[in-house]
This record gives sequence, C-alpha cells and structure tokens, in this order.
Amino acid sequence: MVKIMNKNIGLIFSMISVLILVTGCGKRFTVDETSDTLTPKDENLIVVGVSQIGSESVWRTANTASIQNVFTKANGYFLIFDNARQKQENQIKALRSFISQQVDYIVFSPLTEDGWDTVLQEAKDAGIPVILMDRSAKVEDESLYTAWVGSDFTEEGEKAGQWLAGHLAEKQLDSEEINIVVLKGTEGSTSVIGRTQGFDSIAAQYDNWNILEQVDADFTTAKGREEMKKMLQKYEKIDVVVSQNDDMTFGALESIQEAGKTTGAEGEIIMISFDAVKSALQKVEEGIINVDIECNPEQGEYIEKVIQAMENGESVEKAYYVPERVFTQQNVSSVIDDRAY
Ligand code: GYE
Repeated sequence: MVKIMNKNIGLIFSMISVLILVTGCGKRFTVDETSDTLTPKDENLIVVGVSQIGSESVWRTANTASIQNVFTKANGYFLIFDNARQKQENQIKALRSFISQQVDYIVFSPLTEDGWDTVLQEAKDAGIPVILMDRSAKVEDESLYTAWVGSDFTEEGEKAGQWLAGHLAEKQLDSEEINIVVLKGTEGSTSVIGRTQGFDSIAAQYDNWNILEQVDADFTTAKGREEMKKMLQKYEKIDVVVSQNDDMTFGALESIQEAGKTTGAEGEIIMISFDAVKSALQKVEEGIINVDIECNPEQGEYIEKVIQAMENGESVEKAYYVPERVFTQQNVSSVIDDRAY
C-alpha cells in the first residue's frame, strides 16, 4: 500500500513494486468530433468508462469534476461517464454497457461494498481492467479489480476520535459524561464502514464517551437536517455531533439552530465533520464547526497515473491512498482561498 504525495507521485509510480501486470491492450477508437460518437478505427484515444455513484454531495461533484478534467480528448482519452443516481442496479447496467462497448478501462466508485462479483467477473472475462475509485468492493476474488484509489477512511475516523480526545482534555472535560450522536452516510459503503470503525475504536478507549445513537442520514443535507431534528427532540443533552460528511453537517446545523442551540468553538455542541469542502471550511473559520477531517476528492490525476502505468506495461499497486489533512480554526485560513470545491 502506498500513500501518495503530490510532489513525488511520479517517483512513486515509477518505483511501484510488482503486484499485477495488466496490459491496457484493447480497442482503439476514433472520435467523430461533430457527433461525439466512437468509430472503431485505429486511433490513439484511450476509452475510459466511468460509473459514478450520483451527485449526493459537494464532495461527489468535486470527485466527478476531477475525473472530467483529466480524461479529456486533449489528454488522449475518450470518457464515457455515467451517473448512477444512487442505485446499484444503474451501476451494474453502466458497467455492462461499458463491457459491450469494449472500453479500454472501467473506473467506478461502488455505492456499497457488496454485490459486484458477477459483473466484475464479466469485465474480467472481457479483458477490461477495472480501477475502483473512492469506495471499494468486497469481492471473493481480488483479481476482479486491478487497483483502488481512495482515502484511508478508518484513519479519518480515528483522526476525528483523536481530535475529540485532545479537545476534551484541553477543556478539562475528560472526566465528564460526554454524549455523542453520529450521523452516518450511506449504509454499507466503504467510507461509512471505515469512518465508523475508526471513530468507534477511539471511543472504546474512553469510559466517559457515551454514543447515544448512530443514525443513517445517507450523506445528504435533507436527511442530516431531518435526523438531527429527531435526535434533538429525543435527547436532552447532546455534547458532540459526529457527522460523516459536510452536507449532513449543513442540515444538522440548521436543526440545531432551530432548536435554539449553539455549536462550535464557543458553543454548546461540538461539531465534527468530514470532507472539508470550501463552504464547510468557512464554517470552521467562523467557529461553527470545530473540526473538519479532510477527504480528498481529487482522485482523477492518480487514476490517470495508474492507467498510464498500465499503458506502459508497468505493474501497479493494489491500493493507493490520497493525501489528507485535518482542519481546525487554527490552520484553516491558509487553505480556504485555494479550495476549488
Ligand atoms: O464523504 C461523501 C460522499 O465516499 C468519500 O461520499 C465518499 C463520501 C463523501 O457522498 O460526501
């Protein structure tokens, strides 16, 4: 496993150790620029089919943009992009369509971890390498995909827990009873599994941390608002909200304000969020969100490096982790202006 740093990505990719050798040999197409359809003449564009989960969050939109910015005709690619609108059946349909079009590579972000063996076997039988992006797939046979590029979600969850432990110690609240609620994203997704496990592993070390409830709010603002409202009615004392993405945080903040409570640096409720999109970082700066655990959506360039390595007949690693940081009021100002999403 490799942690990718922006600076030395080229070096890392050239030093990649032997794991799997996949050749990107496939069809070559020419693109009819007027109609944007493919014609199976011999040309140099690499055809990449991308199945995206949906557009549930700001993070997801940034992730899509990073793919669309990299897989351009100017860079030598023909991109076939499909938005599955949060449905696994749509993703399976998209993958089958990529297979029948004999694309050179399939890139996809699995909605949840289960249920991919059959369609990935079909891709393998057709000789099309599959690169997983962001979330992962639990498959019986690991050779059903070539590589995965994404975040260390367990580490993200641990960072949230470690930050909370430090914060409570600083405020001399480490022997108080601390009531925590968790807004979870899409059930069964890699990001939720990792962030939950990571945070829970830290929570287990503190007897005074009391996780009241972990609810599914599907990574959306509307659900975050709705679920937070219910919990505020149910529990009199909530000290900490752990929200597994910024979009749910935005909804939760609305419900908290409506209930007449305050959050953040000087507030009653400690807000912990994930993703670190620009509008959330502004709330960190304003002291409304205490901490935002970054999840890096800009994965297109890393996926492109994997494809280039395969095109050159080089071996690639099975897993690539993108670099990520933690933002609080202390360090957030320097990054806000440059945030593209
Ligand atoms: O945190 C959330 C998105 O899987 C990392 O999915 C991704 C998550 C991200 O909808 O905002």
